[in-house]
Amino acid sequence: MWRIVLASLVVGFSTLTADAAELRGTVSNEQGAVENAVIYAIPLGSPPAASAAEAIIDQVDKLYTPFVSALRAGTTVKFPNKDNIKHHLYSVSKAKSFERPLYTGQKAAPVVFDKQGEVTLGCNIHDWMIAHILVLDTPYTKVTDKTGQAVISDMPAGTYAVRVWHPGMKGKKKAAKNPRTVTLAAAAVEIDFKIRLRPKSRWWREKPADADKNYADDERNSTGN
Ligand SMILES: [Cu+2]
Repeated sequence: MWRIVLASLVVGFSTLTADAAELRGTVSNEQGAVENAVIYAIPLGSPPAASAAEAIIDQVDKLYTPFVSALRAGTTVKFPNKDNIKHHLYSVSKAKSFERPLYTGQKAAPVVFDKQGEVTLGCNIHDWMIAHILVLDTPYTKVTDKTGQAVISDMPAGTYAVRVWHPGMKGKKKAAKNPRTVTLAAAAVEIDFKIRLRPKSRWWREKPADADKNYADDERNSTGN
């Protein structure tokens, strides 16, 4: 038994040193670090193996979370509602148009994001509830944190076209046409992107201060069943 454990450790270690590379990205604009940007890498050689990915976009305190998701095309997404009121999820985006009317808990059927592109989620009841999804044909994606950083790990060594995206980014088409080429070996590679953002009102909405008071007791919208 010990021999088996040891053997698998050795295999794991050699895989790590031979193949696993890491891309560390930073995104900023003139004000500083940019959160909620997507850094994504597409291998220039053989396409990454297909995988049946799953993801979750929660509804908590009348907000979608995460605010930005990067998904591989074909990913199945569940939309659990963790609030004690109903939400009415919808998208009219070209890449995925759908609706999950007034539901609570786990009642909404999952959605498969099969086409590449941008999808914006809304809620028919709470106008400020929005979320952005970027659907891509690669598993090598990461959303930047508050410090503007995103680390994509476990990438096979090789050459990649690396791009940045943000729901409010200026010059999206230009950015899509001009990837940075990065060759990854065993060591981590760092990459910085400078972007410009449109006014926040174009891609983000403030949750009203009275949101909890004014919506929680609405009978039409309460969890009556
Ligand atoms: Cu809602």
